[in-house]
Amino acid sequence: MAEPDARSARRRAPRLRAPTRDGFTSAVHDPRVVARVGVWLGVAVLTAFATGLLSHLHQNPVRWLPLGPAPVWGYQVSQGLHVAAGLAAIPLLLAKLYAAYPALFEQPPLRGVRHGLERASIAVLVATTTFQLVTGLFNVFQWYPWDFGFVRVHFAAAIVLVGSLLVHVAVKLPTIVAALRAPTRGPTRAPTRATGAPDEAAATRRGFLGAVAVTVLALSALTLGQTVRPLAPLAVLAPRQAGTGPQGVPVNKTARSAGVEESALDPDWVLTLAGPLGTRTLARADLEAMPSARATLPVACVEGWSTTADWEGVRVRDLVRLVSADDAVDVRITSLQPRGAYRRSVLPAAYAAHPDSLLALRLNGAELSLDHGFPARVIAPHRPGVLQTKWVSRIEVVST
Ligand SMILES: Nc1nc2c(c(=O)[nH]1)N[C@H]1C(S)=C(S)[C@@H](COP(=O)(O)O)O[C@H]1N2
Ligand SMILES: [Mo]
Repeated sequence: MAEPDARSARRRAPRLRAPTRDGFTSAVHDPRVVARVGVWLGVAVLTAFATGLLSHLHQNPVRWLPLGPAPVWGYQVSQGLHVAAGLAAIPLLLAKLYAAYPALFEQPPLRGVRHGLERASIAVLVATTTFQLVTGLFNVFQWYPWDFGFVRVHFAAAIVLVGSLLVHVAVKLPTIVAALRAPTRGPTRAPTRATGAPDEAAATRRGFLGAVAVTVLALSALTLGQTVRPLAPLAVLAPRQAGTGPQGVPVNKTARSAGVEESALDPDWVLTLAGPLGTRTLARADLEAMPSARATLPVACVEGWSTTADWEGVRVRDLVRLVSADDAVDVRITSLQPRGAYRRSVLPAAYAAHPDSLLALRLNGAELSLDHGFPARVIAPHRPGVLQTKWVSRIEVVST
């Protein structure tokens, strides 16, 4: 008979079965691999967290933990590390998920409260880590396809991430310790069912770990050049290259996108100063006639790139002294920019009084270009780029 009857067809069809943990045969699915990649990922995540908190503190200062104008390179290094750690975490997360994913098919799926907590914390951890890495990456490339404020949401998700990381490490600690103590060369043990000879399985595990390490190092080398000058030629993956752009400095926001092309070039532009002693206005020629100061300072963007340049202009404290008897005061800087989160910044007293905090008129030996903040922009030591306000129109004393 050409047509098999229904019964024999049913007998011959392969039975579909949900995969079980034992169905995965690669030697990479091994607690020793998962734990090692986990430690590297943990280091990257905690580095990103600590440097992220620092960046948050710069942008939202608190009285009981004041930051100061030293060290000049502080933000450059901490934010460079933040972005580098976040980028390194991407291959590490993928590697860890690959090594660990057979655990998704554990049977039974829930074995009690502790097991439930363990699995729930992993779900939250994977979700928040993925969210942080994706939103952070998009931010580095200045792409905001979402509706929420990046900074607030990235900060809140970081807190949830670290909370779930603590729970995860706490409940898994015995497993982690045992897995880290066991040599990767050692024999394959339950629950993995690696096929092939034991030394072949060990080579697979070690090869996988080696490949992950090389990927992370290569990725770091290809992006760190956006802030580490000697690595600049390698920085092919960095969205902005150190030392490129008008006057040798990358531009974050252009005058056109800030909507200041006309107002910044207006010959009637004046700087308004406001303080306890009253209000003054200064034209650009008045600023040029004031004592001039120079400082070599980096622009260090939250996106991880930074470039050090020579700045020349008027000291902020000299301007403050025109409207305030006391120069140890917080000052608010306002830009010509009509809207946008970074049209304003507050320079805390310790920075405002520092001799290197300038209202810059010149950059790298030439007139400040329009995109770098003409007619005048703030540049101060140890500040995130977002607070180095360009196209300044007003400086006012906000505390005495
Ligand atoms: N008014 C205004 N100033 C601003 C910004 C802005 O959007 N508006 N961007 C800031 C950011 S995020 C950075 S990194 C620096 C970059 O300065 P640069 O473009 O001169 O390199 O400018 C800062 N000053
Ligand atoms: Mo920035």
